[in-house]
Amino acid sequence: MRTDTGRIVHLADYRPTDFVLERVDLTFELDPTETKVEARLIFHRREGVDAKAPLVLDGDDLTMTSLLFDQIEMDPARYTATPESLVIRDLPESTPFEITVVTMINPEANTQLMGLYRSNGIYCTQCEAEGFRRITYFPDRPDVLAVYTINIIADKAANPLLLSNGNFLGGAGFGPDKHFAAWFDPHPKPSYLFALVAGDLGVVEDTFTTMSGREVALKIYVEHGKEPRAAYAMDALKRSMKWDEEVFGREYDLDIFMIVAVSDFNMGAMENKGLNIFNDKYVLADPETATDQDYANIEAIIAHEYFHNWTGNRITCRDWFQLCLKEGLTVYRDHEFSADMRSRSVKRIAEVRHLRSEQFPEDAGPLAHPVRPTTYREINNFYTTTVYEKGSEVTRMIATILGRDDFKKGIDLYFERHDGDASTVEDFIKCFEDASGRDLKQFSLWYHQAGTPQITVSSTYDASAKTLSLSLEQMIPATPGQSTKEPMHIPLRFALISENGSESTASAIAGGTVSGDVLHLTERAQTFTFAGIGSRPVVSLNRGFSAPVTLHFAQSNDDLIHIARHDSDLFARWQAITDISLPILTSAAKTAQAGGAIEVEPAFIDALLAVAADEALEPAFRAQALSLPSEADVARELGGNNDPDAIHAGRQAVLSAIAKAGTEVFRTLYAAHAANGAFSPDAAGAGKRALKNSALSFLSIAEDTPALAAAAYAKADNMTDLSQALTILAHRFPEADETKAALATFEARFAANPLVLDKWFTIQATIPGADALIRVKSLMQSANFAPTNPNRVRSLIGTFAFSNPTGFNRADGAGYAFYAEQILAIDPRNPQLAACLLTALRSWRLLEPVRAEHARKALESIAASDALSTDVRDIVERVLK
Ligand code: 0A1
Ligand code: ZN
Repeated sequence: MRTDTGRIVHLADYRPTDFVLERVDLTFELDPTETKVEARLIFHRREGVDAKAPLVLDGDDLTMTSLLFDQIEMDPARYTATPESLVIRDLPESTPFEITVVTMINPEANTQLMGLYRSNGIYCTQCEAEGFRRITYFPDRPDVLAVYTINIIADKAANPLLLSNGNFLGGAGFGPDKHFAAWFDPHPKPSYLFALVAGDLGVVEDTFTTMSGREVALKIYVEHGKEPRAAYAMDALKRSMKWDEEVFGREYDLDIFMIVAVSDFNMGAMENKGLNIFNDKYVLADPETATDQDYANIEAIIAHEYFHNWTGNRITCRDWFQLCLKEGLTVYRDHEFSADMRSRSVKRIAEVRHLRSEQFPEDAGPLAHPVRPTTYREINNFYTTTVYEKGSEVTRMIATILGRDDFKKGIDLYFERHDGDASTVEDFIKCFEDASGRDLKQFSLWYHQAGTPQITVSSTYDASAKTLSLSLEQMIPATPGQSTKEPMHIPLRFALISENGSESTASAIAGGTVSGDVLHLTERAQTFTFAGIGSRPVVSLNRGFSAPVTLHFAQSNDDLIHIARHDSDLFARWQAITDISLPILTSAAKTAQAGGAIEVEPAFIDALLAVAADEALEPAFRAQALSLPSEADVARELGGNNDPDAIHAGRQAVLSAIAKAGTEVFRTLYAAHAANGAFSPDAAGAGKRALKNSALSFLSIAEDTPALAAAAYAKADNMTDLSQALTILAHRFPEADETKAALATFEARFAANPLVLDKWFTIQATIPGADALIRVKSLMQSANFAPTNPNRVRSLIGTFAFSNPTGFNRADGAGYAFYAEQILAIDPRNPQLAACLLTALRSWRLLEPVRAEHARKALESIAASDALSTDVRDIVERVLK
């Protein structure tokens, strides 16, 4: 484990390497505990670099057994090797030279899952961001691009499969029991995109013919016996390849594209050139074991990693501060892909829900950072929703501001101008400026200023002048290291909706620029005046969530209901429903805190039930409308002194009121969708299941019996229905016999399927109430709990902290104390996982004082350890600051 050195990396310190790496030849002699890595690296000194400058290579926990210079053993006086670096002196002034380094590594003991490790008997690698230096000494930074040749030697029986990046060169036997394979990747790449896989796996094969007529072999490797569960991933891959050709003009560039699914993986997946490695959670699916959400995730992540081939691999990042260059853009691309594959508005609602629940709290708390940060202590901690999701929103805003055609010209120019480069955010923006002729200087503040802009809006209609004035004021909150902010360029899509429901966008006659349906807020305060408006319209603002901001617009419930009924933008309709329900939920929480009786306005319930019953609306949208803001959403809206028990009680009371008033509507909905017909994982099928299960949940509340969910559990023929029924049973009726029986049958039926068992752990870890902690502790003792498997740890311990507000935030602080112990236990094994779990405590300052004090103590107990990884040290110190 890398312990903290206190070193901070600054963007301003960037400079190119002193030596240029020309080519890389690696030979791996694989062994579970003693793998030998021979790296032959050819360098030359960069022009203009001091002739005395040494070559400094990165390492992490390395043991070197030999070092040659131009094939001859190197004089030890000329180098210094430590586990963390190799420094070589007295090197030629201008001629190329070859360094041959041999290191010995232990894949079996690599519990960090960074570098070369073994997962279920499979050798695999994870090199982003700085894992390659755990394999060999190397200039391990994204701006060092080279062509790689890879030789892999391994025991043949245990490892029939030997894979690496690029195209297969050939292979042969090697001694009595071994064999070797050679791979060559013609595309220069940085070390973080290197990959190697060896082992015994099953394969699903297909082909794809590219737009220029080349045939690409497609292979998805999974554990033997799981091949049928890779069919959906293969289908998603082929659709991604086609879509990227049609929409972005991007063609695949090798003869083979491989995906390997492994069961121990810290993140979702990794875009290594030609050899993507995936957490198997995002590959394996069939109706019996995968939920609709799993299918949607697989489609999105397969696409995301594939799209990286151009946005990330062909054009990579100059340094890790530019991470959003590949991640924000690639998320934007995968969002657009999913929108084209599914319902665009429902997808947008889900994206915004995710952004608000994950990124907004990050932007509002101690871990806030710009989309393009300027300093870091541990780069692993910057794979954040700000870099990914806000980064995507920033790209989306460029598309909104420029319009479709200029955006396309800009992105085409980016691919043309920067193919083969390690680029920067500035390079990216310049392409859009050059292609469109527009100045994006103010807009680029979105990359540099952290914090979610808060926009206060008011409107006045003047009937005699027939004008509407819309006043907007933007405020960007202070964030760590940034106390003052400049006004930003915020593009807000809008419509003026008349009394009869017709829409217009009308041009502003004064106050600022309006282009088409986009209003450009560029000043701190601006009043836009619209003329020729015959009657008072209702303003629908930030349609489609065109900007990632929070609006403070005191619209009446009548106006919001008008939007919810008439807006042609389904996102705006959903937003209006949310804007009505959020104050109801916050006031219910306050009433619960004060011990009062909670009453819910019948007009709101009527409006919601009208949406639920409206057969003209797609079922997935209706399900989204029925899924009220979460407890975390309510906590965020309350903004401080939060009591999770009161928030839960208030929300439950509102759900009960809706359930009781809507029993007939829910009964009809449930009956109408109860018989699914043949299972299809497509968006339409998923939408119907979502609506049906939402109806089941309300009916179970209204009738207050586990019988309905138990019956649904018994007859479920797919994992969505089965897990939803089990969730209703466990969360609503934890003590019922039906629940105990269902949990037992679920565990027995899926005992051999770790991904499904993860769901069993998650459902139980998120049962609300103070008893959750005892339950989680006892589940940790079960034979199925696997403390070294990141998916299992996340599904039990992670979801307890992130998704069980009442259980985790027990008033006595026991949830936090338990969590601190877990972080300290996980950190030495897997620092990246520990640091990621720790972010669950980032909003501790919003808790009421007693809980906040307990949380602070737990955080301090972590900080007091003198053996923390850089990952955990970085997070705990920022969270406590
Ligand atoms: N680049 C991958 C995800 C990834 C990020 C960081 C990692 O380690 C620090 C590993 C993988 C993606 O965006 O899919
Ligand atoms: Zn990515």
